[in-house]
Amino acid sequence: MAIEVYWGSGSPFAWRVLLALEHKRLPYTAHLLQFSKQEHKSPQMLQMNPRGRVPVLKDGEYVCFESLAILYYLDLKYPDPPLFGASPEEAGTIMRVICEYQAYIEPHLRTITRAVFHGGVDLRSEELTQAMHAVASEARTIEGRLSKSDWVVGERFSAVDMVIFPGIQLLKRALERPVARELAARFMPVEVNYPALGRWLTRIEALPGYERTYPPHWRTG
Ligand SMILES: N[C@@H](CCC(=O)N[C@@H](CS)C(=O)NCC(=O)O)C(=O)O
Repeated sequence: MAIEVYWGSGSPFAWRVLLALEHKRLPYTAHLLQFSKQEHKSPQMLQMNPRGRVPVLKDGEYVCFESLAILYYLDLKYPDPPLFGASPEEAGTIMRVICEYQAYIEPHLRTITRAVFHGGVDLRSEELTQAMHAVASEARTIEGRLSKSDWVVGERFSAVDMVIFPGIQLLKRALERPVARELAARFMPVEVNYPALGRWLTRIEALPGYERTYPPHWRTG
């Protein structure tokens, strides 16, 4: 029975799972839910994930939600190619950098992208400036890693790339908005301010199956 994945266009968390499924070349059926129609809160979805969020993965009778848990499950169930490295040490570093991303970057990314997309916040506020400062400085650390290797950890595309990539794409999309021009000055254009990071984005965009993971509504505006 094919794997089923329930996702929403533009969700960075769901994007991680699609990248993992494509990388492992697993057959899957993707159910694209419309946030605007609250399809992620339908009784069927709430039965699988009482939090009413995507992604949700169903593999036979087994249901998993929380993107990182899904990557972990997929890797144990379908180990080749691995998402969490080829040794315990590499797995430890991959998980460490994921934890660092979640603790020190993701909350700031959320602050910035919410402010840009939902409005109602002064983009020149101290809070936004601080958030952008924190992201720019953490991105410098990732830039350092990527200037020594093609991938964030180790010699291959791994869970840490899958976790970070969609967040950076969402940030770029927010910072491309004219309203965010001032806020973006420190970060954009990525290829100029963070050349290794820019090359890494292009590298992932060239991976087989990438196009199937791309948020459909981003193509239209
Ligand atoms: N920690 C969760 C976050 C999932 C999440 O927040 N998904 C968002 C889309 S980006 C969602 O479904 N939001 C719908 C809602 O909160 O109503 C994960 O990693 O899967």
